[in-house]
Amino acid sequence: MIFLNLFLINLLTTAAEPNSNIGFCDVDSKNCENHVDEANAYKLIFYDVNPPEGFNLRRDVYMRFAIMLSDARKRGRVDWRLVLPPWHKLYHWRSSSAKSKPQPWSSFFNIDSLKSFVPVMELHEVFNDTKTKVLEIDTLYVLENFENPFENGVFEEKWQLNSDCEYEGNYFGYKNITAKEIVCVKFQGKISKLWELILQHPTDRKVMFAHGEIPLHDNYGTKTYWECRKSMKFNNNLVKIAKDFISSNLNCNADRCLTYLSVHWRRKDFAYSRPNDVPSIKSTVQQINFAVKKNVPGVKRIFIASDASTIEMKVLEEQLNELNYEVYSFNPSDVLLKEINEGGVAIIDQIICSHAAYFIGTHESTFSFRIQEEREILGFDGNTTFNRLCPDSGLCEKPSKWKIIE
Ligand SMILES: Nc1nc2c(ncn2[C@@H]2O[C@H](COP(=O)(O)OP(=O)(O)O)[C@@H](O)[C@H]2O)c(=O)[nH]1
Ligand SMILES: *[C@@H]1O[C@H](CO)[C@@H](O)[C@H](O)[C@H]1NC(C)=O
Ligand SMILES: *[C@@H]1O[C@H](CO)[C@@H](O)[C@H](O)[C@H]1NC(C)=O
Ligand SMILES: *[C@@H]1O[C@H](CO)[C@@H](O)[C@H](O)[C@H]1NC(C)=O
Ligand SMILES: [Mg+2]
Repeated sequence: MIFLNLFLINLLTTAAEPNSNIGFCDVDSKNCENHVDEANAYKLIFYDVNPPEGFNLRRDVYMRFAIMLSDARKRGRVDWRLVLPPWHKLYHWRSSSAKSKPQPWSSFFNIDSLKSFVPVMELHEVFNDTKTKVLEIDTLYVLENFENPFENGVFEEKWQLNSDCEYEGNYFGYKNITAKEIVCVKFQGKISKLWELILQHPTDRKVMFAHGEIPLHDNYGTKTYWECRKSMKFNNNLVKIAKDFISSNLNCNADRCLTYLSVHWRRKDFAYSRPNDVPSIKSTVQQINFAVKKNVPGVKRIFIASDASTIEMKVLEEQLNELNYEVYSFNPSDVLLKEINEGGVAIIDQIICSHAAYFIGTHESTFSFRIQEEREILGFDGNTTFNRLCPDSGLCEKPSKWKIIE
C-alpha cells in the first residue's frame, strides 16, 4: 500500500509537468490534429557512442537507453523523450554517400515500431521545434571508465565527478549543437543509475550522455528486453528488398525457410585482430559442408553475408561450387548502394541470414548476435541458430543461447 501511494504521488507530480507549456497539445490524446511541439513539451535525453563502435553494438546501446526510459515511465516518470542519435561516419562505412551526411534512424528502422515501445524522437524533429539558431544541451555528461573496475576486488556500482576531461565527439556531425555545461563522470554500473546524475540538475530539460556504451543493461534477456528488441523492426523498404531477394534467389516465401543455409563470415578487422576465432577459407568451406550434411541434408543453396574482400569471396564461392553448392550474396547496384548505403546493405544481409533454415555466425560478433535475436523472434529452434564458425584448430567454445522470453 505504501508502494502504491508513492507510485500515485510520483505519477501526479510528473504527469503535470508537460502541460506547463502554453498551447501544448497532449500527444497521447487522439484528437490532436496540429503539430505537437514535443521537443519543448518534454525533457530530452540525447546520447552518443564511442566513435569506433560499429552499428550493431550501437543497437544494443539504444536498447539500454530505451529500456531505462521505459522502466522509468512504468514508475510514473513520463516527462522524458529519447532522441535518436543520427548515424554519422561509421568506421565500417567507406562509400562517399555514407560518409557525407548524418543518417536518421528512419533510414534503417521503422520509427512507428520503435515508438510503440518508448517515445523516441529523431534529431531533425528536435531541430524543427528549435526556435534558436543553435540547439543547446543543458548538461552534457561525458562518461568515462574507472581505471580499475575491481577496486578492492569487487565490482561496485558507482560514479564520481571528474574535473579534467573533454567531449571528444562531434555532436553527431552537427556544428549547431552545443552544451551549456560539460561534466565529466567516471561511471560503472547499471544504466538506471544515470537518473542519479540527471536528478543532480533538476531544472535541466536537455541532457546528453557521451560514451553511452559505458552503462550496462539493468537486466539482460528479460521480457522487457525482448519487447524492446521486437520493436526494433527494420525500415520497410529494406525488408522488402531482402524478401524479394529471398523469394527470387533462394526460392522461399515463408518466414522460416527450408531452402538455404546462411553464414555470417566476418573478416576485415576480425581476421587480423582475432586470428584464433576466425577460420581460413578452406576450413570455412569444410565447416559449411559438414553443417549442411549433418543438419539440413539436401540443401544446395548457401547464402554468405560478409565484409570480406571481393577476392576472398570469390575463392570461398569457387570452393563451395566444387562441392556442388550454389552460393549467393547480396550485391546491390551502384544506384541502390547510393540510396541505402552500407548500413542498408548490412541490414539486408542480416535479414536474409535470419530467415535461413540454419545459421552459422562468427564468434563474438554483435552483427551475428543481432541475427540470432531476429531468429529467436521468428521462432526458429535454437539448434539452428546458435552456431559459430570455429578456428582451424584449438578450442571452439559454443555460443551462449539467449532464448526469447515471451
Ligand atoms: N554488408 C555486410 N556488412 C558487414 C558484415 N559483417 C560486418 N559488416 C560491416 O562491419 C560492421 C561490423 O561492426 P559491428 O556492427 O560492430 O559488428 P561486429 O564488429 O561484428 O561486432 C557492420 O556494422 C557492417 O557495417 C556482413 O556480413 N555484411
Ligand atoms: C515542423 O514544425 C512546424 C511548426 O513549428 C510544424 O507545423 C510542422 O508540422 C513540423 N514538421 C515536422 C516534420 O515535424
Ligand atoms: C542545424 O543544422 C542542420 C543541418 O545543417 C539543420 O538541418 C538544422 O535545422 C540546424 N538546427 C538548428 C537548430 O538550426
Ligand atoms: C537441440 O540439440 C540438443 C543437443 O544436441 C538436443 O538435446 C535437443 O533435443 C535439440 N533440440 C531440438 C528441439 O531439436
Ligand atoms: Mg564492432
